Order: sequence, then C-alpha cells, then structure tokens
Amino acid sequence: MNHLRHDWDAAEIAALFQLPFNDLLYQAHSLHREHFDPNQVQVSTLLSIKTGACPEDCGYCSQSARSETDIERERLLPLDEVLEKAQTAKTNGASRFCMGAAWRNPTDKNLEKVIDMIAGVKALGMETCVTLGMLTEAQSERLKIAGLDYYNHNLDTSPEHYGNIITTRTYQDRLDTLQHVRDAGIHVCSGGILGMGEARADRVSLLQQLANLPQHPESVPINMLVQVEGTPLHGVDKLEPLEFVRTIAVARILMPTSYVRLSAGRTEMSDETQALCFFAGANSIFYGEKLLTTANPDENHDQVLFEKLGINTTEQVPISTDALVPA
Ligand code: SAM
Ligand code: DTB
Ligand code: SF4
Repeated sequence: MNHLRHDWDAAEIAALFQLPFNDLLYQAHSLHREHFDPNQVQVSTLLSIKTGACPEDCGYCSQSARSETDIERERLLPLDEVLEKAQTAKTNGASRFCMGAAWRNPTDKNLEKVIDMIAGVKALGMETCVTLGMLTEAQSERLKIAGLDYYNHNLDTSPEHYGNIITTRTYQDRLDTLQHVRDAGIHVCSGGILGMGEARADRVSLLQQLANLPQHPESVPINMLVQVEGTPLHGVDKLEPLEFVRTIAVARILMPTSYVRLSAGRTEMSDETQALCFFAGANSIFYGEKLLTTANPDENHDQVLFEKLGINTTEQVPISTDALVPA
C-alpha cells in the first residue's frame, strides 16, 4: 500500500518513543483501529521440531551448544508426532502452526522432511510458519512451491548491539535470508527481542531496520527476553514493562498494517501489561503452554484474560466459562 513509509530516520522514531505515554498510545491505538478490528487477536502455536545442539552462539538461546543449559538434544521429530501436535493446537483454537528448528540453516535433505510437515499441517486447514535459520534463494523457492505461508527469521536487535549478542552469523546474513524469503513470495515474519541489555537507541534502530525493509514484514514478533539459566544473557537487567509497551506502540505506528505479535516473555508479564500491549497495537500472540523450550501462559489463563478484555481470536478459542474469574 502506497501510504506505508519505508524512509523513517532514527530521530523521528526516537521522538515517538519520547512522547508522553498517553499521547503515544492514543496515536498507536487510533492507527490500529484504522487497519484492524481492535478486539481481534490472531493466535499461533509453536512447536520445536528439532531441539538443542545448535552450532550458533546466540547469547539468549537455550538451544545453543555453547550455552550451559540442560536442554536435551533431540532429532527431527517424526511426522506423525508433529501432526498430532498440530491437530491439538487447531482443536484449541490456533489458526497458525509454527515449527522451529535449532539449525544454523537446513540441509536440503532436512528441508524435504520439513516440507512433508508443512503439507500435513496445511491439510488440517491451518496456516503454516517455519523458522529454520538461514535460507538460500533456492530453498526459499522450494518452500514457496510446497505452500508455506510464513517464514520467521528475526533481526533480533539493532545492527549496533548485534555483535554483543551473536558472532556466528552477521546482520547482513539475516537481511539476505529475509530478502530470499520475500523474493520467493512467502509472507515474512520478522522482529526481535527486547531486554537484552540494549539501550533505547537500539530499540529505535531495530524498528527502523524492520520498517525500512522494502516491504514491511506481514508479522512482527516482539519478544521479551526469557532469561534462561546457563545462557550468557541470564541475569541481564530487566526491561521496564512500560518501555516494552512503548516499543509495541512505536512498532504499530511504523508498520500500521502488520500483525504485531506479543511473543515470548508473557509468563512474566502481568495481565495489565499485556492489556496495555493489546491497546498499543499488539494483535497476535503465541498460544499454548510451551514456546520452543520455555513456558508460555497456560491456555486457561489466556482464555480468562481474553474474556476479561472482550478479545476474540481469529479462530474462536473455546472458552470454558467455569474457569472465569468474576469481574
Ligand atoms: N534457529 C533458527 C534461528 O535462530 O533463526 C530458528 C529458531 S530461533 C529459537 C527463533 C527466534 O526465537 C530467535 O531468532 C529469537 O528471536 C527467539 N528466541 C530464542 N530464544 C529466546 C529467548 N530466550 N527469549 C526470547 N526470544 C527468544
Ligand atoms: C519468535 O519471534 N519467537 C518465537 C518464534 N519466533 C520462533 C520463539 C520464542 C522462543 C522463546 C524461548 C524458548 O522457548 O526457547
Ligand atoms: Fe540456534 Fe536459533 Fe538458538 Fe541461535 S536462536 S542458537 S540459531 S536455535
């Protein structure tokens, strides 16, 4: 759409961050209403299809072989197990099933196995998303032909802070993968993680990178770091929740037609913080009690929260009324 901007400079974005909180949220929420139903949230469920022993050194990640975590290394899950999990996610109300693998990049042989999973999940009537690390042009085209709907590949942080977090692949490698996915015609899911010891200038710079891509990602996951014991980032200073909300609001203003996903980190967030995130423009979540290796709020808690806020999901989540807490 031609009213979308791709030429944001850092000073303009920093000025948004500096607005009084109410002015920022009013602006973000108004824009949100222009483009979306404000009471509708899209729901995705995650599954780790290959866990642990990753050769990359991402400082936040429980699955890096260099982290001293007690994650059990697993082989690629068998197809029937994946489809069983997808069916459960569908029954519980998820409209999209996202499969993640702890790889630097997929081998062509493994890619074919993942393609069987994509076909199986699509046959259940769900949207598909995978996150497998770096992709070549040819692999992206292969995934497009297989019918993949979304590819998740995060920029994670600003180019300036990046080297403090990951050394085994470059920022440009990430931009290249995003370009391959975009060129192949697959929807792009790309965002980052907050609370990794970055400054506000880094949050500005991350959002600038995402908004100034030739096309905005259709889906922008904003994760709050889940601090995992044994990873280099365990113990880093936590980000103030209101600064997290501000970042969601600025993402909504810069990318008004993208789905902004309130992603990892919800277990440590109050209902009130999450409600503010939805007001600020977040309109997607991960639903289900596990992310990839760490916990997510249990489904019952989310159903109660949605009921309290009057939020509907794009595929109706069955609400068990007896679980409701009186207002
Ligand atoms: N190995 C692939 C890759 O890194 O591209 C795909 C899986 S990786 C786990 C997907 C994304 O999850 C990472 O890019 C990161 O943004 C997010 N992530 C991983 N660990 C996290 C944590 N502890 N807290 C928040 N987000 C995390
Ligand atoms: C994204 O941005 N967040 C998800 C998904 N994309 C793949 C992953 C969150 C992982 C949180 C840590 C874990 O469970 O290991
Ligand atoms: Fe590997 Fe992905 Fe974890 Fe980095 S984020 S260590 S690439 S699984």
